[in-house]
Amino acid sequence: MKVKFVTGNMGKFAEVSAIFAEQGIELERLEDEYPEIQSDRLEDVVDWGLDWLWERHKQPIIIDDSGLFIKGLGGFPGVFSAYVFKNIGCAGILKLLDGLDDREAEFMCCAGYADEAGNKVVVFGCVEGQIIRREMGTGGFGYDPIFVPAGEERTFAQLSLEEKNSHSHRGKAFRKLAQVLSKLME
Ligand code: ITT
Repeated sequence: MKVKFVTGNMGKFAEVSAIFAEQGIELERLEDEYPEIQSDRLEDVVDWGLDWLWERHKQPIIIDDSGLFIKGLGGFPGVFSAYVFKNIGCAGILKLLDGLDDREAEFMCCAGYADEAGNKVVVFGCVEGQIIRREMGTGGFGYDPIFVPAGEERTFAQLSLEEKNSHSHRGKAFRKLAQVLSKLME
């Protein structure tokens, strides 16, 4: 089974490709963008994006909308994670957290799939952790250098792709999605 992943984020693509390969699902990247509606819920963005992309491509499609929700900042950057990362990066987040002792945060991923048979699947994954005080590690992407998942001492950027997938919001969401897709293929 071949599925197209609509994303401009090569980090996401590498992580999801590794998960799907384990289930024998071949993933290809489809270079396109979809309008992200304004909502504070990742699932609204995914639900609307799937319908929009389906009308445009009429083939099995996967998308991922994700974000970093920092407790002490009221869930910021949340649904604005991509925009905030482009503008102020990890350094800007560390500055905002300067002096704050509550460093709890959560990464959330909402993954969606739609196909010609009318199947529409939306699943979630999340991982709790801490924002550390300085950037560490060079792997991964986005906020990985400042996020340490619960139960680990290293940041996502210090883990291998497989290690990150075993803990991450995306790993959890896409393992669920891969299971559903395997059933649909039976
Ligand atoms: P798409 O083309 O798939 O939309 P994107 O990077 O714009 O790629 P999102 O809109 O889902 O993706 O934005 C989520 C942002 O949250 C992303 O750009 C990163 O900055 C951050 N993020 C999400 N997952 C992450 C992860 O696993 N590690 C680090 N940062 C992550």
